Amino acid sequence: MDLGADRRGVDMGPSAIRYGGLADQFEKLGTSCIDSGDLAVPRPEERDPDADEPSGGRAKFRRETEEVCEDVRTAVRGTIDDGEFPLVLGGDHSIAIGTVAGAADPDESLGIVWFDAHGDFNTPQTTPSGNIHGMSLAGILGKGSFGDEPWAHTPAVSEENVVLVGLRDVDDEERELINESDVTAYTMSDIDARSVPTVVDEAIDIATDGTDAIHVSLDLDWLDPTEAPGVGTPVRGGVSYREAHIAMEYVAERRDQLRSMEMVEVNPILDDHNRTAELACELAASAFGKVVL
Ligand code: B3U
Ligand code: MN
Ligand code: MN
Repeated sequence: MDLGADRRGVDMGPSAIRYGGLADQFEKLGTSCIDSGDLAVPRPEERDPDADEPSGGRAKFRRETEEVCEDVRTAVRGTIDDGEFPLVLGGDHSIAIGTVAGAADPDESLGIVWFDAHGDFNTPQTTPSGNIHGMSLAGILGKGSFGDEPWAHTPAVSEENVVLVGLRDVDDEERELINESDVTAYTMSDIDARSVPTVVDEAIDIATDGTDAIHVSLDLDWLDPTEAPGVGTPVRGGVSYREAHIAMEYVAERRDQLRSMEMVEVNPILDDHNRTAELACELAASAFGKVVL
């Protein structure tokens, strides 16, 4: 879906990733894969983004996003109950609200590693854009409110086990919220100083510390736009192709603790011959244990 972003096109991300050879990658790994198809998403042209806007907050297409995320939640939970691993393809990053809700078992605790150029830590009160993809992580953690209604909160996730990796574009009020929270955030400067393997290893340690499982959320704008040009909001100064692969190889090493994963924000309209979608497929292969020798 693309209701959570300003630019159209990320709704075609899943098609581009399929076309980019995701199933082939899994076949080569000897991993069978079931394509559950797409979930229905209302067309933005047919809806009013501010249809039920309370005073003191903005979250465009909030009702529609909530409905879609409820379907994502059901699909992810059903997949886990079937003993399968859910890999969710986006779509803008607002779908994470549904993915995490589905991955989080009420009786267990869930850690999150969120690879992103952005914090996605705005609230309906701080957002500069009204776009839910810039608020999804804050929503999952129960930050902000939307009128009198609860806003996207997933109780099984605690801030101490949430880690942001790769930040380089954060709004002022969003920065305050991140700094006030117990979330751990690694910027690109941290990565420059300490390297991707060190930071990612530490991030996974924090997310797994005392939790029953982790969710990995991979926003493709985490990578530098030279490698991943086909994303909704590219920001210079991201990780390289090799760095992204080693990060996913570190994820693969913790496969027994990994409950779910999502790849989001692939925008084929802005892409260069499906390069970003193909990269997403390769990164999924690394995350699922591809080895060269
Ligand atoms: N922080 C800005 C921009 C943004 C966040 N996430 C993306 N863009 N992809 C906002 O609108 O909240
Ligand atoms: Mn994001
Ligand atoms: Mn982003």
